[in-house]
Amino acid sequence: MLGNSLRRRDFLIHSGAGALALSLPSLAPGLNQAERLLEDAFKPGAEPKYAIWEDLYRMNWTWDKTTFGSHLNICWPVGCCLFHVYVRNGIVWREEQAARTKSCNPDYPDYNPMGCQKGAAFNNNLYGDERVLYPLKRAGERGEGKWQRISWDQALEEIADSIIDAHLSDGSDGFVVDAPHHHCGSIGMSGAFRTSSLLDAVMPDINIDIGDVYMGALQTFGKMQSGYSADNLMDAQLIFMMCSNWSYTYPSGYHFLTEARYKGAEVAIVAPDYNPTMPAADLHVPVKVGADAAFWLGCCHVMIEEGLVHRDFVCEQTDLPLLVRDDTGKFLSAQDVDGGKADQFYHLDAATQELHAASRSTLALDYQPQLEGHLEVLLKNGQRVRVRPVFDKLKTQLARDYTPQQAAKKSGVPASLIKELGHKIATKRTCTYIGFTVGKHYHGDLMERAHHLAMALSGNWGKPGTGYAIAATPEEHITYLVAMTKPADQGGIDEMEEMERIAQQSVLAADPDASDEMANLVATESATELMGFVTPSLWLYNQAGYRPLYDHPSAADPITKKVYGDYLKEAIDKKWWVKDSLRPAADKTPRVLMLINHNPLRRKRGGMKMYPEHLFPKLKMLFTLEARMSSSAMFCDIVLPCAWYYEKHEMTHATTGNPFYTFVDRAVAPPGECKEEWTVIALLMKKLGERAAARGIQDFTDHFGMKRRYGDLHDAYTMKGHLVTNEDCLREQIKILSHFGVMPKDYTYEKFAKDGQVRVQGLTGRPLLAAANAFDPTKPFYSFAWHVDKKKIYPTHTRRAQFYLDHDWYVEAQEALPVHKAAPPMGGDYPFTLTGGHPRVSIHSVHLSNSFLSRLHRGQPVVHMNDEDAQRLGIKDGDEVELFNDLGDSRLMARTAAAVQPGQLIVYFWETYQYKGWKPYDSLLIGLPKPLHLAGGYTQFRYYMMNGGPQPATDRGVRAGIRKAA
Ligand code: MD1
Repeated sequence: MLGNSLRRRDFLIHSGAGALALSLPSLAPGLNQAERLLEDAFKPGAEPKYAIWEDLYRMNWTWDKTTFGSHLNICWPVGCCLFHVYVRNGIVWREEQAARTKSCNPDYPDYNPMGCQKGAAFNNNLYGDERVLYPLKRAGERGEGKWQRISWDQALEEIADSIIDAHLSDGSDGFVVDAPHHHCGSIGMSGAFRTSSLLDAVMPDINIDIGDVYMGALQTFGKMQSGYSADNLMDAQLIFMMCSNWSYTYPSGYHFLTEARYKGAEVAIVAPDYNPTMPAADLHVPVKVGADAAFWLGCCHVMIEEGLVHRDFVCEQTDLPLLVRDDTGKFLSAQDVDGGKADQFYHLDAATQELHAASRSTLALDYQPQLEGHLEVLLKNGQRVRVRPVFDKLKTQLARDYTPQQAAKKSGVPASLIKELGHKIATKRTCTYIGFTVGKHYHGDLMERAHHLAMALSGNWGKPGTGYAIAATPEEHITYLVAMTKPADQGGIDEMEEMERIAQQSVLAADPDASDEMANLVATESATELMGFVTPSLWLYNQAGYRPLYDHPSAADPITKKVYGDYLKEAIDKKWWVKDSLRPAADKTPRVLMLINHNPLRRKRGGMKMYPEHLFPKLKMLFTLEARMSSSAMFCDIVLPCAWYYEKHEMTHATTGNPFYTFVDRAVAPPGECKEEWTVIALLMKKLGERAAARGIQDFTDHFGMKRRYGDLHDAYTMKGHLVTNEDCLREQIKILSHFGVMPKDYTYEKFAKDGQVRVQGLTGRPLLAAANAFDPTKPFYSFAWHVDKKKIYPTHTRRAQFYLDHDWYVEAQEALPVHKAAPPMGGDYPFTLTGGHPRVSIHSVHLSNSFLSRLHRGQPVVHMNDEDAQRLGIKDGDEVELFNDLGDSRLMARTAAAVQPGQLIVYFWETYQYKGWKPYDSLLIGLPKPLHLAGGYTQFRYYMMNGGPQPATDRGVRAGIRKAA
């Protein structure tokens, strides 16, 4: 403790007593008083000022004020834990869980206590050694670690000049904002998005970049935001946890698993390792890495064989009764039959044995479609073809390739367990949580599709106690804060709603059978373009040196023999990807890269090698808005110091998983010269106007060819001075959420500050349409009720939950139906398979170096491996080992455990600088995107912000070797 007190004091001294307007004597009481007494006691001749040891202890429990707080580092999809924050002498002294969260109704458990070790130790981050306090300019080479303190004015001037220079040399494509995650809160995030909109910047999409997209859900349902609330688990009888590890990543919701078991539910964990969540489970389903699809398809076969399929549900909700041509593998369409619509499809009417056009506007059926058999059809061109329902094809395929014995061989799960679970899924109300690991598997989409198929055959969605994810996310407070041109009180919301209404009406006018959801997605695509979002694999391929990795022959699908570049060329030729999505344009170079709450040199697969080698040399300016000296900040030209949690007004981001907003108060002033991100950007906008005027430049031309005036930027960004601080923005966001009924009607900032936490009252807009169920705050939430109860169509090509993708590319790759496929040998020909995830002591990189938390683990990067594998290779627990493959090598400490599957290596990630020689294990990863996801020209194959597009984040299943370090 003494050591910690000295570090804290050092921090305060170095943070600049002048800047904090605090002198050393006034700071002294801010130290841990017990520790100070100890220091006093050890001074020569000192009289101890305490009588018994309890006096020391009690002094730890005194403070000047308490505020509400939370942490914005987005323990996605949750992170809204309400904390009390205790302040003494201007310093955050400690925090603890407030545990005031109420249950939705007395029949369900509440969410308490909410808050884990990370939140309870956050005060230590504020005063940790990594904190940045002043604007810093690089004084040596990038990454050399030499810094010079500069003024805010100089920092902003140099950045503004670099942006203007980029505009002059490369147009607005020269300025790239690496789209942020939520870590600095929804206000900072909105600020970054608003910057991109106003400056027409290019913004690689964060959600795709990190691999958090449920591609299989998009392919099947045409959307992925279909979350349930954690208390929905209480209505399930069988719960699967797949690609997830709640004991690490959702500690605040973990207790719902245990409580659901008390109520009689069975919990099964589908994972290669006997993972840390297993103590909350009944069954371990030991899949091989990346082989989940084979397990689910085996279960599907069992349901069909045992006659357990919920036929009415399948006929109504899915494309399985739609007819497919034997000759082409395409859906039989009206265009084939009578020259009608290309997307009018058919059922085989069981009663009449004739074609019946499947409705395009409703799922309701007043006839019985046939699921098996075939029919000869005379086409308009005189040709006779044989057609059969998708279900018939599926049944044949499953019987051929996925009997329990075959599925067992492919998946590693015993055939007896596949039979048992196939039977149970069909007879029990089943809920799954598919974690974000799924998007980090090369064939994660197939794993998801196979799972969704099992739920379709068993009728398991759209009812209480069902669902596959917990993130449907109200987002108006961000999208509106980004796009409004004037404050809410001056009609800002109305103006945007009107624009959305017009956009949606035009879609519905063109196709009266389309749904409001389909119209909303078209409007979202336009907003995506206006904000400058691009799908990141394209930018990495063209600008960051990833082309040879993506196009390496070993990356080709063994069936199609095609690589990323082949698919991309065809996709561009077919105009599936056009100008707006292909930025920076081929003849432009990114010159300025802005990072804001971003740490790509930690998280970018292979980034620590590729960025410094290929991207950074192109950049004239690399700057970050940061709270701490992250691995990425270390490589920047300028670091702008930002206020952190408890130092700025904010609120947490709610999802259906944890449907609450938590007030984050400004408990203390930011230290040194740290500023709120929103304010920093406002100052940058002002500086851009000033520098342009000083240089005699009026405007720049955006990529649409329109002129934008530098002199207008500050007014546009701040809505004419209305939004300058986080508090201004928070007030505005509360108005927005209250307007939409997400927060209670007429809710106010003052009320929120008093309550500390408020429950989500309703969903609206895209999240509501995606979840397809009205949110009732007095009940657990589940998705897709409107599809099941109201027979509302899905936004897919067939307007049904779609398991057969008759797109040419999918047919060619033999992925029209869900199948199991092995990932390409990413990393080379090595005997081990890497998996990983978010560490127990840190969600993302924010807490990784917190000294309190470091005591809970081995304090250095660790690789977990099977004990028998280790023995075979002469590796003992605690040994330093080398991980290696064709891309790189890295040194870690080995932890040996029988819980790890033989052949598997697990690394929960670390900061780059925590590795020897700054060589992170991430250097062994390529993040190889699946190029099939470049497909277009098909309703649900579309990119819009945070959804769709190949994810350059596939790190699970990468091959590696391991040996004891020499
Ligand atoms: P990101 O967060 O956004 O760079 O990376 C997110 C990433 O960890 C995520 S969400 C996923 S899903 C992913 N998972 C994953 C995996 O499973 N395995 C492997 N091998 N890699 C993976 N990589 C990613 P991160 O790293 O926390 O960096 C955010 C930065 O924001 C800083 N920050 C703040 N900045 C400002 N201006 N203001 C703030 O209030 C604030 N709070 C945090 C933070 O210091 C960090 O550097």
